[in-house]
Amino acid sequence: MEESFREKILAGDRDGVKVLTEEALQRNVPVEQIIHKYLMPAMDEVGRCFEAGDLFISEMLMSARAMQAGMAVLKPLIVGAKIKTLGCVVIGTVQGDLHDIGKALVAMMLEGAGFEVHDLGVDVKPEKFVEAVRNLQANVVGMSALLSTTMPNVKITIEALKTAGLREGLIVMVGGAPFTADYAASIGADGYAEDAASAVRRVKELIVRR
Ligand code: B1M
Repeated sequence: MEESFREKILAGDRDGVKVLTEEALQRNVPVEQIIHKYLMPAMDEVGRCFEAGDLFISEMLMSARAMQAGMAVLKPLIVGAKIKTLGCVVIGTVQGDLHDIGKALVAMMLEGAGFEVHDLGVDVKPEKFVEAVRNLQANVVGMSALLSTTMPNVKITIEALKTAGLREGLIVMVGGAPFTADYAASIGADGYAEDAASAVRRVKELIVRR
């Protein structure tokens, strides 16, 4: 079963992963086992293949969607059973910026990796990030910016989180093509990643460190 999940996720086979997940449940495989033994290791491999240059972004996106198809089958059971996720992530593209694809990919990969992800969409105002982090008691906030003109809005949002008294204990993760690790650090972010696979790895590292 592990090998079938691996093959179908690497192939980006949404229907295949959905059917396989349903089959696993019919065979009484525990939800946690499906997530941690089958889905996550397959997605980790997708990330490794992407980082090694063996997968294109489009293929990684298809794999992430296939993973999501499996997670969608499990979601009602996860909520019902209150199975512990790795943490709650609020993510969005900052105010003034309409670029969605990279942020959606990061959101999907994080969800695939076992986080509870709330995607606020694009053009997200600082107040909306603050409200979501507060209401959802998020552990991680993720901000994406693709334009040099919207990058300052990441800093403004971090300041708004500070002013709202929410910064302490919160992991702030940023990314988007114009970012560098140095710029991210200079505006007070905890983590930066250049792609979705390393974003997942970085968030996990930061959670462990906390
Ligand atoms: Co726009 N655009 N765009 N665009 N666009 C760029 C970003 C640009 C570099 C193109 C260029 O000129 N060469 C340029 C920005 C220049 C700059 O500021 N330095 C640009 C511009 C100028 C604009 C407009 C101003 C154009 C205009 O109207 N004159 C305008 C702005 C609109 C606005 O946002 N207010 C605009 C509009 C658009 C479209 C709407 C047409 C479309 C977006 C459609 C959509 O998202 N639904 C679009 C697109 C598609 C692009 C390019 C071509 C591709 C972006 C993309 O989706 N890449 C882009 C040029 C380029 O990047 N080659 C460009 C694929 C995606 C998977 O990668 O988003 O980098 P990316 O995400 C990666 C990483 O960055 C990282 O992981 C992701 C996955 O690996 N990452 C994170 C991203 N977020 C992260 C968050 C994290 C961690 C990692 O933690 C939370």
